[in-house]
Amino acid sequence: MLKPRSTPTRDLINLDGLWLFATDSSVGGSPWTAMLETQLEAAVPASYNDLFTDPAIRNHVGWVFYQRRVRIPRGWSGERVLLRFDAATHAARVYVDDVLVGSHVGGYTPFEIDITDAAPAGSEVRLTVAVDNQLTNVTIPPGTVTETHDGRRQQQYLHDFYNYAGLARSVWLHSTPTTRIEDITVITDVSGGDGIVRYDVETSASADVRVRVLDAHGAVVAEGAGATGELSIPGVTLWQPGAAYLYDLEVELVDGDTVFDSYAQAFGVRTVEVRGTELLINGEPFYFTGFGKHEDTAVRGKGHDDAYLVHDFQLLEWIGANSFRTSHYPYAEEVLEFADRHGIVVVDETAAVGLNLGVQGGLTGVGPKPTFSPETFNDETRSAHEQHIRELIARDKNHPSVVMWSIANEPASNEDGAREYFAPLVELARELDPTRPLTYAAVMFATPQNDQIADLFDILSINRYWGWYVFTGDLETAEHYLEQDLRGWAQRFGKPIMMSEYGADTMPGQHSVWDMPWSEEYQRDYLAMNHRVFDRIPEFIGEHVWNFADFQTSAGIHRVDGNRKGVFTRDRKPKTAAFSLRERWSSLDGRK
Ligand code: GCB
Repeated sequence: MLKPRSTPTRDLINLDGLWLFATDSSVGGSPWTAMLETQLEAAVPASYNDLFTDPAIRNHVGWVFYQRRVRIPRGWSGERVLLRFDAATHAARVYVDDVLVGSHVGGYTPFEIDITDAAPAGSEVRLTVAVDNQLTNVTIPPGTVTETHDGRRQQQYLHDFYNYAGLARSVWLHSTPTTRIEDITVITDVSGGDGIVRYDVETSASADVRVRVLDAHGAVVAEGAGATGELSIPGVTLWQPGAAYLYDLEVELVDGDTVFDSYAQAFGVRTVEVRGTELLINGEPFYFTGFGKHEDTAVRGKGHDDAYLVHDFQLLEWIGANSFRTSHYPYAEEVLEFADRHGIVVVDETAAVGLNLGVQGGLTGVGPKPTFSPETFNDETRSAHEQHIRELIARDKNHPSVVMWSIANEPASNEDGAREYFAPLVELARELDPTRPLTYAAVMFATPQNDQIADLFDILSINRYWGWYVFTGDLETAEHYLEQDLRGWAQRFGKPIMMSEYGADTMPGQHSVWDMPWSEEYQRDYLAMNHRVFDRIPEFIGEHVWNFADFQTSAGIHRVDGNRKGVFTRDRKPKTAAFSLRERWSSLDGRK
């Protein structure tokens, strides 16, 4: 699915703003059949949870309704009219006037609905979007809905970040021609000083395809014809970490002089390859420095915000980070486009976080029930996961910033059934994208001895909290075990290894001369201890601190108004550790 854009043949209208809002408990059975009787208005894009003061809304479990009126431009007659939701978390049903026009499951990938018949050009319609926040054993991410003694529904889940929901990304109304370009895939290579561009254009009907490659100044540097082909860019400028360069593939669907459709797809020319225990970008070993992040800010929840986007990337640059992981779900497309333009490397993760009943099972790492079984995470869970991988790769395949897919965070890779669950997913991801390496982030309970899936992947990403959750306050002992642990992974699998999470909760303003957990000095010294170990392991290819910034979680005795492992506070103020990371990463500069 192409991102909607305004092109010579396509129009685009943004539907962000204030929408009427109500929860299902406050409206009748079919609220989409009339204007909602509500005083509430919700901002789009934003999660709805923190907008209102009413706890019944914040803690609501089930469907909510967003509604507004929309006018379809008169000039769109003869065109296809589409609604596009950049995300609706976690499931949506869309109504135009009284009619259900489409639905979608999965909270972090976009979907599009053809409303040409339901909303003809020139008409004004009532648009109602029902959004469901419920997580079950067959959703990605998973969860469980329970009932309290007095019949209130509650949502439990196996990840710590707050289950923000609603329309947290933009909504669009757009038009495309009926004879149209459906999709574009660009895969690049390098040969000598030339860029090789393999492209594939899917169309809705057979017509001639014309392509041109434009450089950053708009000059044509290659052209060709046909729905698939290979072009060569002489004297190519590569997309490099820290030195982005983008070309446009301008695609036209034509019949002689008639242009049916036209769309420009940005891309960068770069290669990614795992060789031995290295990750090579453009043939050069790359060392990741950066963070696991979250889409999380006060009031907006997971709502996309361009100001935070710009500021977060400024802070990444300030601290010397060259990369981040989209923990634990695909981020707004604007984020990836920004990374493309600014040369930041991305590990693109699915929303498959919490496929692990052992995380609740105490220190053994084995839950009250097996994680993978017909009653727990089963074939239906896996097909939801499959569908999600399809949608993620379809959305993000053309981003040069994305160098690796992470298909799960902390699954129970130590349990029986993990291999049967993951092998088909790995196969699918490789079929959908043979060009990028695959990884998953391994949980503490998964050890080099008991992990059952790491050999299926290309890169080992390890989440570890030695010195925080274990050996709390004892960095000397932690250092010993961390080193043993990481060397164990490197030895058993012989693959490149990176730390995908390490971190310590820190309350800004807490200070201590001793190794005192929660103090700013402890976070700094904990990270330094980790770095000493990483620097002793030759197979090490990167470090992503957990987390870039403090973020909101569900309530819990481990959390003080959220997870405090941020190197920046939730409002992006640096803690002490930020300055020492800045020193280290500025000197590493993408190399070890
Ligand atoms: C983890 C999870 C991450 C949590 C983190 C923590 O292992 O992957 O989502 O936020 O630990 O701070 O507990």
